[in-house]
Amino acid sequence: MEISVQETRAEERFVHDLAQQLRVDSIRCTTAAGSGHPTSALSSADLMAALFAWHLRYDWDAPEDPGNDHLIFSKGHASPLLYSLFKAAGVVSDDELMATYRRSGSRLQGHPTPELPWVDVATGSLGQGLPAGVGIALAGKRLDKREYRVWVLCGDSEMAEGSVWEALDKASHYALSNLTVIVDVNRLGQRGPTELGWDLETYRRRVEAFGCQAIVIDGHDLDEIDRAYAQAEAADRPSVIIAGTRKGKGVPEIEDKNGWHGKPLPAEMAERAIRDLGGERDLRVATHPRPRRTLAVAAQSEDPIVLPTYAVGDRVATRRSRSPPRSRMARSAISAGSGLPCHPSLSSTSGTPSPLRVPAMMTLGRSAASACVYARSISPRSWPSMTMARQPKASTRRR
Ligand SMILES: Cc1ncc(C[n+]2csc(CCOP(=O)(O)OP(=O)(O)O)c2C)c(N)n1
Repeated sequence: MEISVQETRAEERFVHDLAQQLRVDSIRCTTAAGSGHPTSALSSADLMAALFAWHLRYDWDAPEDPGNDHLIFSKGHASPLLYSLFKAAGVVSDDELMATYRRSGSRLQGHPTPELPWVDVATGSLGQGLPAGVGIALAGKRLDKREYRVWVLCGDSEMAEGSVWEALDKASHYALSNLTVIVDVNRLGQRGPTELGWDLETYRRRVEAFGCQAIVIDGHDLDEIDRAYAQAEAADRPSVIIAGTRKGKGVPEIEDKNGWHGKPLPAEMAERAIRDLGGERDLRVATHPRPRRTLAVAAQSEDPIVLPTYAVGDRVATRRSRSPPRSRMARSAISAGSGLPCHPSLSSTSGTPSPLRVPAMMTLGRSAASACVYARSISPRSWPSMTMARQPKASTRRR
């Protein structure tokens, strides 16, 4: 279908305005809460607006639909942006965002949790979302043969985590072309400049050395972002989009300035910023579900899984307790503390017990566990005690 120049401009205008709305809402909810990470949200706003408007395929009325794409905020502290996206998708109201973000007992915690039906895994512990994403991509590609894509947003400081590179290694080994990693290279971490700053070419070389397609772009140029996503969708291996951005983008008083990580804007400053960003908006983005006819039919095993049991003091070789079948492997990986951990801060704010297993975690265990949890060929009903088990999702593309 031909798209006229005017239509293209109108579309880009819409996505630009959507990105500004995401910035405004991220500022509003963090200022209202008196805490949070607005600057980390602002740098990724254009990347996420373009994703939602043009590429993500997701049926918001059916988060359990196995055809849905998966979006993982590996930089989970950018939750204001994620929740603002949920508002733009129409599943979180403005009232909920403003009145409950980061409040005790709320489902809109400082770091996303699967208490929200559109969130696959708890993130916030940097370096963990991507390994989980690799597992979900593995389940889609190898176990269930579904067409969903997995999109993972990482921070550049997060790229210092070794687990990120282990995950990329496995993603390329299994040729996970359904995985797109978006690295928001805003040059600043928590306490100052990152190791590589805006040296995007070094990121490119490292990503390529791990066997993935690297795509370097300006992370605030909507056209470049759109083309990068299309290039990733057409690739035969995992892609890593290395997006040069500016932390705090759109708010000159804090843009690319150190010292603003994890700080809400004071009310007066927030007011100025919101005005400069064009004020409050209530735009809705329509992401589109993947046509059901393209979905592969996965075998559903209803057989109960008999897990091995060990008495306290038993000496069991790890290779035995973690050996196939894969369901048992996943289960043992999780119970051994290598799967799906929550961010430590969740234990104090969410009211739900946090596994606090980060130190014991292994990247491969996390990927394997995620793969098995998401594989439809392993019935979730066989996993009665696994509260983290979730089923796939997804959404849009320029049509
Ligand atoms: C494993 C781990 N270590 C430390 C932290 C604390 N922390 C939260 S955000 C952050 C900096 C993140 O910087 P970056 O990845 O560049 O994302 P940005 O906020 O700049 O977008 C740190 C160190 C964490 N959440 N997890």
